Amino acid sequence: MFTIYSDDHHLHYGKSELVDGELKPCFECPARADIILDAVRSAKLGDVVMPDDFGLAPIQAVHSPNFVAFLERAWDMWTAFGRSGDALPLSWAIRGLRSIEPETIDGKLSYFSFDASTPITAGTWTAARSAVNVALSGAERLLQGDSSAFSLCRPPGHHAASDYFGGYCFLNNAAIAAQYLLDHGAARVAVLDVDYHHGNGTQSIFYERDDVLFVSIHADPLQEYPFFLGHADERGSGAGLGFTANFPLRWHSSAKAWFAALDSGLALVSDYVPDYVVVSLGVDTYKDDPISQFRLETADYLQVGSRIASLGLPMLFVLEGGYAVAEVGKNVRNVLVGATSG
Ligand code: SP5
Ligand code: ZN
Repeated sequence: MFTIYSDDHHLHYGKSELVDGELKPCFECPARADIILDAVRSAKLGDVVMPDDFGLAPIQAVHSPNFVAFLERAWDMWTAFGRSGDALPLSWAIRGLRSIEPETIDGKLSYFSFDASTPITAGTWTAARSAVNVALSGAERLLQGDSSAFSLCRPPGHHAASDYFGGYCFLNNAAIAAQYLLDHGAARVAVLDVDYHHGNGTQSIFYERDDVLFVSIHADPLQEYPFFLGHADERGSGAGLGFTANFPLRWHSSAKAWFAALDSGLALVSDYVPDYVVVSLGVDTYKDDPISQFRLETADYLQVGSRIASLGLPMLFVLEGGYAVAEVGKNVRNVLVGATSG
């Protein structure tokens, strides 16, 4: 299995995020990707290659024009006000407030975001675009006939919707890859999201469509971020009814319960008979993840990989979360080893 990777991810390095009422160092840091790269290399899974540049068109196929324009200009608008620290939003247009795009950067940051944990820095736009190219290069390998590929994306993507960022995510790498597969001959693509957090961005992008099946296993939004999407009764709407499936699990759920949800999700993917599967691969389900409350152990990730690979379909693994930096390499490596040694 090829791994696609770019050093450009180093250009995105947020200083702090709001955690437990304090600004603390960002959990989503460059060391994550560096360590995963080392682990993948030493496991000798296959070559590590640089991404090609796919331009803006595949991004614009998923994200709205005003959102893309905002991300492109955000850092320059921020520094034009003399700010040197990371750009963060201030307030959100919830119940009764009006969603009209403001003219100034502070207003725009709020308008296009949904949390205070996703700083924009000088290199964020370049890094986010590069992560998209990493995902698209993996998709391109599947189109060329490879049975699997690993896109080592950073920053992650599954919380980013067509017109908002958040959850450490700016551009939705997995959704852009899925759309690219559809635009290059696929009739149906399944996105299986095994990150600890609900993939609200991916769900909302495809919610009304039947050409993408979205299946997610995640912590119950009644207890966990992103709080406002990912309940079991969200099943899609219009033509998309029945093409979204959510498996929320309570905090501290056992590995056994998690694997039971995975098997249910895999059965739905199998019944859909997709041409390709895009796996939003977060390993923040790990027992010692610093922001999560599930209980998977390092050895369990071999099973995660082998059970997903048992679908026997062409498969693109796209990196999402996983914040136990010391173990994130082993955990991701085990998924990929499990997926390829079946
Ligand atoms: C891609 C991804 O995994 N994004 C996750 C974003 C989660 N951000 C909010 C985390 C809230 C953490 N609360 C943890 C308290 C630890 N003491
Ligand atoms: Zn996550």
